[in-house]
Amino acid sequence: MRLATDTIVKPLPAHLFTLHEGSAEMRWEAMAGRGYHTPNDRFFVRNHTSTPRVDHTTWRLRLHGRGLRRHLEIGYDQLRAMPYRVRDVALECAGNGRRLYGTQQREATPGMQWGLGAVGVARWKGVALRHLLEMAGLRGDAVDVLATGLDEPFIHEGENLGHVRRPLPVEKALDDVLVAYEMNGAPLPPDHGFPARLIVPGWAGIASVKWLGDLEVSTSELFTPWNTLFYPGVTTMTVKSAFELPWPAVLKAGARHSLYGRSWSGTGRIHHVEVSADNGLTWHLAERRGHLRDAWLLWRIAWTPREEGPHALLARAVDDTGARQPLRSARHPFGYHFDAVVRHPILVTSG
Ligand SMILES: Nc1nc2c(c(=O)[nH]1)N[C@H]1C(S)=C(S)[C@@H](COP(=O)(O)O)O[C@H]1N2
Ligand SMILES: [Mo]
Repeated sequence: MRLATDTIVKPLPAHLFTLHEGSAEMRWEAMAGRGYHTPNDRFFVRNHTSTPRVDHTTWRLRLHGRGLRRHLEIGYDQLRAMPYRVRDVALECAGNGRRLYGTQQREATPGMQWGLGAVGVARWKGVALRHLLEMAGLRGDAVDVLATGLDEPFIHEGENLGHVRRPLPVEKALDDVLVAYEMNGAPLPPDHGFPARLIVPGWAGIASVKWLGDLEVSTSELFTPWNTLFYPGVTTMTVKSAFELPWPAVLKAGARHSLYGRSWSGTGRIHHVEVSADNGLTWHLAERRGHLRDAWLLWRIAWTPREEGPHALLARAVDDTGARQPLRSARHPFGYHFDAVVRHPILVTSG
């Protein structure tokens, strides 16, 4: 078993993170009082192996394959000198919320037992992948763009599956994908893909390959363990909501509490959010906080608990495509795509 503290470079203090094998989950109370973006020091980390230390002075991004007219090699300074884009994008692991299949639905699935903290929003700066593909003379018959990471090869059940790599359909690659080199105004931290990574808006985190070394453009469909054995058919993320509260949270009876939370979706912007404190009998519209809402919507609602004892707070969001959070998620063999309304445990105590 790999300890997260051995595979991740940044400090992982217990008040910010819950540790899983080789990976670190953000505690949602770490977002309380924070702005729109998840600060880099508390952004979740999902590593298949360990964070590599890449030397940016010798690093090259290689673009090659039959779907391109020319092969390109781009250095770090060259990448940073190209026309850039800045975007707020949510990055979320496909398995975010997996533990809730077990705790709320009695359908436990193996895999990392994430709560709701395998998600974060950052302001990413980078070059449009479209720009690089056009520089390399993208051909009309290109099909997939295979991104490969520079982290060590992944060993799964004793078998070496090679470097983490996953093909992206060329339509998505040309749409809104970034080759990012900055996160929240700083160079990408080592754990988040320094010197460059893909950012694939709306898609499961696995598409956003870190420590990018190689982009192969093919003229036929490509297959790797990361789109067959793991994450088959996984593209866009579902709608979710979380309270910026400890799990469980302790609140005083008779006091008026401002409850803060965030909702996000891979298929559209969040349209509205409702909260229930009576197990879903009545729902109350949450108030929006701030004007930024491309990546997630920040909200607030007041609650004055009357009775002492255990309670649950429920939040449900709807995005502008009409996708909404059901009371129960469809069963999933890998525990991906949890989208059900989460029962956040609250202990109400006497003043
Ligand atoms: N090279 C490489 N890229 C990777 C991974 C990895 O292990 N190696 N993990 C993927 C997964 S499963 C997720 S959810 C995101 C997590 O990004 P983060 O660690 O910056 O939060 O990176 C993706 N990109
Ligand atoms: Mo992931």
